[in-house]
Amino acid sequence: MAKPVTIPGELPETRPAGDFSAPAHLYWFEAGRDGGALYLPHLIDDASGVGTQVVAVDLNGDGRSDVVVANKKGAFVFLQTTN
Ligand SMILES: [Ca+2]
Repeated sequence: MAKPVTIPGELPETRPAGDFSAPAHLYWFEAGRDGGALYLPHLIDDASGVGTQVVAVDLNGDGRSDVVVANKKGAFVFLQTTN
């Protein structure tokens, strides 16, 4: 049986089904431990969303994972930077 996880901080409300007027947030979650599983959210983008297709891969060969998403809004590439 899966154990419950803790997500610290406040995440925006999820969008009601069919409501595409609300911001489409995209997060990555940093895994950790605090007596149990802990996932710390990091906002990547507040306009693209994730849709049904998402891939984390190093696109530019710099050794850091980048994120590619495709959904009804289009295709988006997020290159990880050092900042
Ligand atoms: Ca990269």
